[in-house]
Amino acid sequence: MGLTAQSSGIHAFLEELNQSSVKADAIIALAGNPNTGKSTVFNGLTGLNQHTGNWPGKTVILARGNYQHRNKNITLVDLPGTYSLLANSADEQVARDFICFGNPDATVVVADATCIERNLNLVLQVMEVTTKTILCVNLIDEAKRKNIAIDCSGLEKILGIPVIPAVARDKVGLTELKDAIHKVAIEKKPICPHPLIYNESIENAINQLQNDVETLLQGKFNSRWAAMRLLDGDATMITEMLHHLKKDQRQEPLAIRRGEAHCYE
Ligand SMILES: Nc1nc2c(ncn2[C@@H]2O[C@H](COP(=O)(O)OP(=O)(O)O)[C@@H](O)[C@H]2O)c(=O)[nH]1
Ligand SMILES: [Mg+2]
Repeated sequence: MGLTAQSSGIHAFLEELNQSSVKADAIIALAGNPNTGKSTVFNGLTGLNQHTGNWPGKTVILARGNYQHRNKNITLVDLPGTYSLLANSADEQVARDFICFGNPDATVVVADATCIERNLNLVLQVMEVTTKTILCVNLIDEAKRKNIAIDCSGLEKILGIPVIPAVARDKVGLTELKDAIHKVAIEKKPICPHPLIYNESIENAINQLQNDVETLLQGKFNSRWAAMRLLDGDATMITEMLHHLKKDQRQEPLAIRRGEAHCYE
């Protein structure tokens, strides 16, 4: 299979990130539904150290920026707003490709505290791709105004991932978020997200496929996640997965630079 415009985008973007003048100790994806305050979090963390450009091959604009925390250089990628990783638009495909195939050191999902249920759909999907997921519950001030209280430590227990409350517009919670990113991306503190269990027939199908694909995946992807995508039959996702399984070492700039293997426990 040839390199499609779609599958080349992520590689070109990773090359570009890799060639950036600031050497990153960790690369963090910032994801979330539209209007949850992702860019406000991004601006609050990176200040003026930002660069905006097109995703290679697409008219999707995304920003990346840097900040320093505890003597480490962290690069943040502000992804386009997305409701789902089962991508429907160019914006959603870019966000999906970076989270699923860009091997970020952590993915922060920014959620809107005033409609947390709707936002949790994306959180659960990201947790299925990577253990290195952090939830930032933003707009806590708006939620309070609407008499909505979010039990962040309860959410943390249920989901099994770090949950940080924030009012990004007032820079509240951003230090805690930087600390959480440091723990996950730099200290590599293991996170064990609690998996979403589907009904029996789906679970049976996943188990059967998971065993079959395990060796084919060469440890590059979480086999449960890959089995679910095969069951979905999403052609763009399967093309992208096949491409990643075929690609040679030269196409893994981030992993090579940090001397790491892909790590999807
Ligand atoms: N009240 C309140 N508004 C916020 C907060 N964070 C962001 N906003 C506002 O929410 C709107 C959307 O924010 P933006 O960062 O552009 O969201 P994005 O689409 O996820 O990047 C803007 O008007 C922000 O000023 C917050 O914590 N509290
Ligand atoms: Mg934005």
